[in-house]
Amino acid sequence: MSEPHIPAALIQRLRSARRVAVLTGAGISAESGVPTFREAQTGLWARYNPEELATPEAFRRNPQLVWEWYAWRREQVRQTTPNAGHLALVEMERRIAEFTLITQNVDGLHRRAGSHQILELHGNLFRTKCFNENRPVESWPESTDIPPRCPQCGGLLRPDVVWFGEMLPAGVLRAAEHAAATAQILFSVGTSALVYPAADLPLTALTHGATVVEINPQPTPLSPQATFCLTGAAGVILPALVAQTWGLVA
Ligand code: BJW
Repeated sequence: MSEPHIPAALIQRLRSARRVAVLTGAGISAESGVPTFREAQTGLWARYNPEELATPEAFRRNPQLVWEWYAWRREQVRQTTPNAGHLALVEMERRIAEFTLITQNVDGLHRRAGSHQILELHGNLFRTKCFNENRPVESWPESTDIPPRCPQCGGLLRPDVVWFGEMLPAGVLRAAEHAAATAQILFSVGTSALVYPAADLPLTALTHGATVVEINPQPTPLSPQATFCLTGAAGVILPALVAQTWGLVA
């Protein structure tokens, strides 16, 4: 396969950049084998719409169904490993003075790849909290209840992720907005750019004069405004970008 073309002007800007932010979405984990959020689900879950499962209303209506959906997704993610796109971002972090990786993903693959400066906007599949009290819960007594119960208050346990209609963790969102507003370059990688407030971050960067680069095989609502659109898979484009910028072997 031929090496993807990265515009020379982008390589120049990246070489001299001190502050870079990267916003990732489900597409970056696609090449690890994690289905993207909006692609059709498989097997037992094929008849459900993810947008209708990822809400507090769905959990109130049928907590067992929603808990089992997340248990199934946790199991899928456990069987995967980070891919070349995740690893290229680890290399980028090593070379940029102020680097912030903002992810909408709940799969933990950036941390497993070795990235450090990570802001998880939508939480993490592998953490659990109490639905009543919104407090993190690390362990609970064995039981046949699905979902299990909070050991403190007896409420239902839920995954510590952000559902539609819920607030994002305030400190994390503030830090992401600061990174976007101060970045010289912001990359938007593998996201459909449909979900807010994450979808506002590239626009914030543009307003503050940053170069905004989209990496995605498909156009998104961000594409017409991006400074550069690199069309293709993150696992191909990101290693080529890093290799062509810093002369590493892709
Ligand atoms: C590849 C690839 C490869 C494939 N390489 N790329 C302003 C306007 C309108 C609505 C709102 C607004 N502000 C708030 C809202 C409401 C709502 C919202 O945004 N709705 C939209 C759908 C319109 N937002 C919220 O409710 C947020 N809360 C909030 O704003 O609180 C304040 C408030 C409350 C109430 C009212 C108003 C304000 C919370 C959003 C939480 C999102 N949570 C989820 C679920 C997390 C847990 C879970 O995973 O189950 O987060 S939804 C889902 O979408 C998940 C994802 O993180 C997120 C983004 O999806 P992503 O990552 O972009 O994935 P996909 O599947 O959509 O796209 C994959 C992309 O990859 C595609 O483009 C492919 O082409 C590409 N791709 N292979 C590179 N190899």
